Amino acid sequence: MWKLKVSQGNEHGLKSTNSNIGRQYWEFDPELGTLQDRARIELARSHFTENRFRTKQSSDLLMRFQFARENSSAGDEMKPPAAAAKVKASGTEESVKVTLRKALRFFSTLQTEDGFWPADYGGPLFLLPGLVIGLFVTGALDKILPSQHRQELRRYLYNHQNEDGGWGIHIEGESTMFGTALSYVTLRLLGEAKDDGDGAMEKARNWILHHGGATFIPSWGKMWLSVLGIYEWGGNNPLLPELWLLPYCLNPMHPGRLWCHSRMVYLPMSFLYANKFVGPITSLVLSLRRELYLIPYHLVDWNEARYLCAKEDLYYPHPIIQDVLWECLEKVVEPALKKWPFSKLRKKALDVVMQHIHYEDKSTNYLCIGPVSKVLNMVCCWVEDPNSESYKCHLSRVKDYLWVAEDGMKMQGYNGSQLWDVAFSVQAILATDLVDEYGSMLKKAHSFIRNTQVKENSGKSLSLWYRHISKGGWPFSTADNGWIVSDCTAEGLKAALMLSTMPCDIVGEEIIVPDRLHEAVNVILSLQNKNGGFASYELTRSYAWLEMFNPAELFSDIMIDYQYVECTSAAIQGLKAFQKLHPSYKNKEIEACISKAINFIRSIQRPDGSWYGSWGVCFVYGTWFGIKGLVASGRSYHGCDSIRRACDFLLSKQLQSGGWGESYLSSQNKVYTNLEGNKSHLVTTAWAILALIESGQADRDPMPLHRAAKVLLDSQLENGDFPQQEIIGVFNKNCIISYSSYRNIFPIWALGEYLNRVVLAKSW
Ligand code: LAN
Repeated sequence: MWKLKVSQGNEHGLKSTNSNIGRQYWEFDPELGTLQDRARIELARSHFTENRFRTKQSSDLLMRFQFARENSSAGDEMKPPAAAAKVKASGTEESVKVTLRKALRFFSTLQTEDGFWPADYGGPLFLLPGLVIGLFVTGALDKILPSQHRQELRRYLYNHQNEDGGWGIHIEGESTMFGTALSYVTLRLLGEAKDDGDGAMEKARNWILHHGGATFIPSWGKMWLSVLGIYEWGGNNPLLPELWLLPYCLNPMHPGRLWCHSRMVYLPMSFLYANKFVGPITSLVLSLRRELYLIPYHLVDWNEARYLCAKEDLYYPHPIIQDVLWECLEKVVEPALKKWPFSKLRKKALDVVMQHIHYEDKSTNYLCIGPVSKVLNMVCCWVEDPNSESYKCHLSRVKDYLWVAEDGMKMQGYNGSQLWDVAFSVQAILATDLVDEYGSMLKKAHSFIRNTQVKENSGKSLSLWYRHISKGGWPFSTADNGWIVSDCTAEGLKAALMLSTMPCDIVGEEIIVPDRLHEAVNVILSLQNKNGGFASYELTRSYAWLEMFNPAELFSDIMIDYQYVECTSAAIQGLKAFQKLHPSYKNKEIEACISKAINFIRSIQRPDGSWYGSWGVCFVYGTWFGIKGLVASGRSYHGCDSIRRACDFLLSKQLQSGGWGESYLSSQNKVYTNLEGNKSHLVTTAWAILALIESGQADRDPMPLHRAAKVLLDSQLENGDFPQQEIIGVFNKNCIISYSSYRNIFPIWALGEYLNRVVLAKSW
């Protein structure tokens, strides 16, 4: 049976800065579990598969079963809410308390000893193929993914195949060439025969061929297929490593100015491109060349293929100017760079690129900033030297990206969302004010936050590596990942400050010392842009027009680190909370920072009163942050027109049922869209409740809050859990990603606020 392991590891080459705290990965143990345990898992699996076209999201049941086994008080069955057993007078103090106690008790069973809540961070479907191709071409597929793993990976892929035979870029999405061609290839590499899967493979192949064949895959797909040897490098636009040799100063196009994620993906891509690296041409590879194209492989016009992209995949079509640039690079620059004396430059550029790759690998303990660059860096290390220590270190970190649930084994969007979830959980738990139920949750969470703060910058010559300071910041996942984020730092700081005001017997003796809090404040201050806004990991280093050269047809807004309402609002809240408790540290600077940030937030409010949220779905999420930022800075509903408009916006979207339910299509199309059938969503509803309460809705008219709270109360499961619904996280406008703990965190938080600021306040 599969077992989730946390905060441990002794693999060859595994490096850690804090004894692996926060690490989460799955291992297969053939001895584990009784017959009954196994039967229960089988049942959950077949239930998922039977309903896979209706319910695309898994509910993290394997983890829940494991924790229930290990913790007998967890309650057993995952039954839906039984109407009869429901509390009678919902909306009253007692019923809210009963629900909250159950919810907290259940949530506490999911927390690990060292204080975090492990969770599935899956959703995207385009990550796993990269890993499987990367392991295949470096010859480590069978070793790193032995047969049990491969079986679970195949289960996952089949479970998420759409009815038309294709795959989307994420589990809720319609079929795309990117998802379909890559998933098909992955299944073949994982051992499926051409016609396996009761017709599923054939259906997938037909989807590809009916949409023009694999030449229509978008640019990132072209790159992966080239590495595997089933697409020619000549069919890719040139990714020049020489760009890294250009001067940084006064050069808005320098790669060091890109958003760190794009930078870290194009870095290894340029290495593989310049080397025209291709893995071993096996009989399987030759067969794939026959399976994926409408005409024989040797007759494909690769030059033309550079421009092809299926319409299903075209979210961000290239502007003409971009294609003009590619044409120049392809026909003039690249041929010249391959010849003497410029070829010397290429050698130098590749050395520099490789140094950057090693720097990133070491400073993230081989986790890398994300799942795409992780695998690309791993392949580059192997190309440089197949026996290198760095390649081995990379292999030890593959499992950090894999997760097993009842839908199979998936590759996650990050090595987890540990710190982020803990910071929110602390705020949620405190909002309930049910001290008896805290148990040891807060103490453990406190120590996790302390252990996950980044203690040092990543080396001395940060600018050489285009890195911002990180000392004192908090990352999204674990300290070993090491990349700090502005809002993770702010939310981490906020949670740390809240805990610092609690008695030691509740939150533990070991506090986060003021020096560390000061360092966090320094990081936040250092991340403010001139216009007052905060971007994600770094300062905004170049201009938005760079987006014209975004080559990834699937994503938009990826070229620079833009400024976001979420990050800016979190910074305000973190700094305000700090100022209240530590008024003597950098008070003036903090004041100035906050007032600029407020202006920024107001400047990006939309005419309808909402804010566009970039990392959660979507207007409700953004508007929650907009309101929180304004209120934290001392503004109120009556004194601030922005808040009034934001509240009107939220109220105008409340559904008949009392809840809110926003679809990810809002993020894609930038137009507010309800979920299908005007369904309400627990997490959207909770965000709206939190936003409205924050703005003083209870004093104006509590009715919308009562109606909304009822939706949350009614949907609790018998064991205290809440159901998993549509995916509620987003990135790059077009892809969604699961925040699997949100279904617990946000109902608890919203009901906690509802209890204390609406029901018990009774000022209405
Ligand atoms: C994340 C996850 C966390 C997220 C928040 C902290 C929630 C946000 O407020 C700021 C941005 C950030 C840090 C973020 C950025 C983009 C990420 C890293 C991700 C959504 C997780 C996965 C995604 C990454 C780009 C996925 C890899 C795919 C590529 C296109 C490179």
